[in-house]
Amino acid sequence: MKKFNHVIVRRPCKAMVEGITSGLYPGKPDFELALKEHDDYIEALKQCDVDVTVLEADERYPDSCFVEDPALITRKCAIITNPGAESRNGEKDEIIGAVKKFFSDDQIEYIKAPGTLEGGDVMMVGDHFYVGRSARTNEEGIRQLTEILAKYDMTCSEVKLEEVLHLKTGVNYLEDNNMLVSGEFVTKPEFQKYNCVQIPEDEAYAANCIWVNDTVIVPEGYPAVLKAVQDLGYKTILVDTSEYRKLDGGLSCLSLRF
Ligand code: CIR
Repeated sequence: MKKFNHVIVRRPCKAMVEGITSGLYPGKPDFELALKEHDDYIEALKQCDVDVTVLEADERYPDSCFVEDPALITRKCAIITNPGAESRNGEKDEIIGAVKKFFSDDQIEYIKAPGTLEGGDVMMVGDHFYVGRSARTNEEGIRQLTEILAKYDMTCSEVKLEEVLHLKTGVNYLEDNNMLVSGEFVTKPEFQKYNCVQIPEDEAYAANCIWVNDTVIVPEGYPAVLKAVQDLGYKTILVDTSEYRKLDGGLSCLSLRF
């Protein structure tokens, strides 16, 4: 099934080594290696039958390569979010230009203060959106998102997060009713209606795979997850994200797919 035509990414900047990190995966990112991994990521996406818009690095925002957070793009509208991390908040103003190439002004919506929301907290399942209430996404942000989606006949429901940074850090939808779930999401009642593939604890990072037009991009180094995804019948491409992992970032965070 072809669902996505476009992808937006932003090149990592040198300042990424100062990006936000929980320290869960220790070490400072190696910038040169991060660039190479980004090249590989773009190459993998191109193999999935999408055109890739590559935005220039923005040194003012160390985490700006994680373009998934300042915008949420749906089938019917684009939403510029209001990132809850202070050092990242300005990224929302820098993503608008790229979004405007694909959406007219009346199809672009905005999450406004005091609402905060980051795209990493939003998981799209058809026209329904699961939204994680996290340190980055607050109740008011979710209220505004619900209102915006309703205008376009789309729905949304809240998922409370206890352990992870963003919702999609721990759960990702692969289409065809298949969902990768790890940690706190394994037992969430709202996900039981899907075919949940439980990710072993020592491979929790790889819950963050991305489905792009029937290919699933899987982070390198997680054999159990790779096998589980292949057993579901998907073609897979491996991409090493070691340097982004040190900043708690993964495959989904690095692009907007629509
Ligand atoms: C941050 O803490 O905001 C970045 N270092 C990582 C963002 C990862 N984004 C995502 O999970 N959507």
